[in-house]
Amino acid sequence: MSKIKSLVAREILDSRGYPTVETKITLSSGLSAKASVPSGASTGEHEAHELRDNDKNRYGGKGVLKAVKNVNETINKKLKGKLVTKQEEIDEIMIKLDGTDNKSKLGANAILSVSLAVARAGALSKKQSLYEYIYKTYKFKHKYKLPRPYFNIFNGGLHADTNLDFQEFMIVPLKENSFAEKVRIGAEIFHTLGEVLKAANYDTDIGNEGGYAPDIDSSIQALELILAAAIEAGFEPGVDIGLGTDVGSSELYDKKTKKYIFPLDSASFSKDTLSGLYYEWLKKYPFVSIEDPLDQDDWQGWSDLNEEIGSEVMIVGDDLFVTNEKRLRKGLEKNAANTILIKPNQVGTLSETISCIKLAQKHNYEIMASHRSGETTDDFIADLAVATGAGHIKAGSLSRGERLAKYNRLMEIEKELGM
Ligand code: 2PG
Ligand code: MG
Repeated sequence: MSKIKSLVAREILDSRGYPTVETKITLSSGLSAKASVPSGASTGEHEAHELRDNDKNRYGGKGVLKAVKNVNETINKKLKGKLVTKQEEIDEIMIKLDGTDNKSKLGANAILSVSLAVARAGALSKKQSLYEYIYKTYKFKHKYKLPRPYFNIFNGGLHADTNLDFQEFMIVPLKENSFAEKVRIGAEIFHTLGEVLKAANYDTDIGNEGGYAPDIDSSIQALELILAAAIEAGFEPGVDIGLGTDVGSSELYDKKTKKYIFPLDSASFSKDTLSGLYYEWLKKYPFVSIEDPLDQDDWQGWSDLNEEIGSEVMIVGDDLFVTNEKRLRKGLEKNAANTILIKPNQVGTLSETISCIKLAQKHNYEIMASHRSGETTDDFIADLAVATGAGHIKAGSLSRGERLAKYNRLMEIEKELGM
């Protein structure tokens, strides 16, 4: 019987150099485990609260010492002596201890770091791999499978110092081969894109998620460059690889004029004309997924778009759903999308993340597990994707260690499972 002996959190830095929370859990048996939490830039308005110190004298206000203290004192006191394998009970205790709707008292960052560390320690105490432990703890029934990766090789929006307004352009290996093969295809195209950009005198610096981020002439030019690189690398668009985008449209939406502003393309779209652009792109380019195509509160716009093109392409709700069961229920009622993006830090505990996934699966939604733009080398979402049978994962490009940590872990799991 492994009981929680102590929880010790500390302030560490994420991939953008901003503070985040890491928690180390030690069990009565002597076993210990750690987990750290990521942080978004294009944060949805309805996400759980990320507690920051707002002390302008430290890290420009972004310090997380309050969240660290909440783990070390309030949460540690409450969870000390609890059986580490009682994951759902432990998450529930923290939810109650916080007592707010959006975890603003203790901080979703504090709570999640504990929730994930508890799961890791639980797995260790049962001598199971993390994915196996999550699978068994939450009584999943499907066969294990590896998710399909979405590699964000062109960074824009709030994630890069570029003029591209679209936040992400991703490549998606389409063939039914191994995860490791998909990584190889992604990496070869990523490197070829670097050569294509260089040859055309574009910058090959990278953005927050490891994708290229040159200033370009139009959004379409980014798509053309990606497809040119794919062909040059020996892969056929639409057959070997598809495209995905995260428009990040809530960041481009002007609530006053109800227009989406895309300065690079000198365009200002109503929701209908922006939806029109998506139909056009679907005819021209091999898109398989469009994330956050419209503003996070435009339920009707999402419903209409899903009705029009949902049978042809994944309509992915990120800021719309924020991994929140309540928001997902509303989306189900309105038939607003067909895919949910899953980010544990949008909701704040593993158990709430899983119950959101289960609700989505019950209604035949596709599941895409996701990193954040500010990451750590914690690879929890890789195990989460395999455990829950998520068909899809996005963890950034094929560069930057904190992105590769997730893909490398998935390749390790694939080997472990003998797939
Ligand atoms: C997104 C994420 C991850 P952020 O919008 O999907 O790519 O970005 O973490 O900045 O919200
Ligand atoms: Mg998104």
